[in-house]
Amino acid sequence: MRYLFISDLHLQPERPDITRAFLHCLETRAKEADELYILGDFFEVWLGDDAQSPLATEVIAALSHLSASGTRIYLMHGNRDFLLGKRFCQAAGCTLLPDPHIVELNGEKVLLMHGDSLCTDDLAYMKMRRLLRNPLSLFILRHLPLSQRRKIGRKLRDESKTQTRQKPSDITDVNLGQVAQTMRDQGVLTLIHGHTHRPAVHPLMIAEVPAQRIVLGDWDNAGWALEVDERGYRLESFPLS
Ligand code: LP5
Repeated sequence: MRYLFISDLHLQPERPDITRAFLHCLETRAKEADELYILGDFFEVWLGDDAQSPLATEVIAALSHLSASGTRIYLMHGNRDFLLGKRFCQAAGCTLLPDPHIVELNGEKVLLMHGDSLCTDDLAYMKMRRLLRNPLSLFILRHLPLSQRRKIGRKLRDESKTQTRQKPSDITDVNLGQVAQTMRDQGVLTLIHGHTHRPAVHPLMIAEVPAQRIVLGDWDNAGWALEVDERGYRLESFPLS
């Protein structure tokens, strides 16, 4: 079996180079994989499945084509696109995964997360996350008129840009104690996540056993993908054009 993991593409009309690279990735790497996992922040901002755009239409058509050709596609929410819903997934032929989610790869239990919930030192973000992601808020947000969601989304992005510039870099990274605790609780020795835009493979010890945390990269200056098959895990970057 071959698996492909990507995250943090931040697809947006302003970056056609990323969209092109993603479509190329679907026609090449993803086509050769049995399963494609998109672990959050697929879109720069997703305001709801009713917010149609030429970009959304193009991406849905490409995913649906891949799914019809036999690659199973799994999608997890990120902090930018947690309003991706059933309508998108049905049209694109994807299955929405909860965060966290465990899969079995080559006989090993592997934990998948977006990664934002591991950044527990970022207290302001944690507070905002709790506020936005509780079921009542999600219900209200989903039912606001699109124009209001657009306004709130813009405000949140602007505020987030200003605040993240001022936060020390260790605050916006995962908390290692939280990582170890989560891996122990879930009974895994491999964790794959995105969000932090710090691609790397980190060895660590869980209950005195060697383990690994694989961080996917964001698609900005390059594309990033993790390929998994019987030969193991390979985290790779490639040019966008
Ligand atoms: O995204 P990234 O990686 O740059 O930064 C994240 C955290 N920021 C966010 C916010 C997103 O960037 C924007 C969310 C857009 C969602 C759109 C869909 C929903 C629209 C709503 C429809 C109604 O997630 C950032 C972290 C960083 O990761 C690293 O982990 O630090 O967190 C922040 O910057 C949060 C600030 O610290 C606190 C912000 C308080 C916001 C108050 C704004 C008030 C306006 C609200 C109006 C209701």
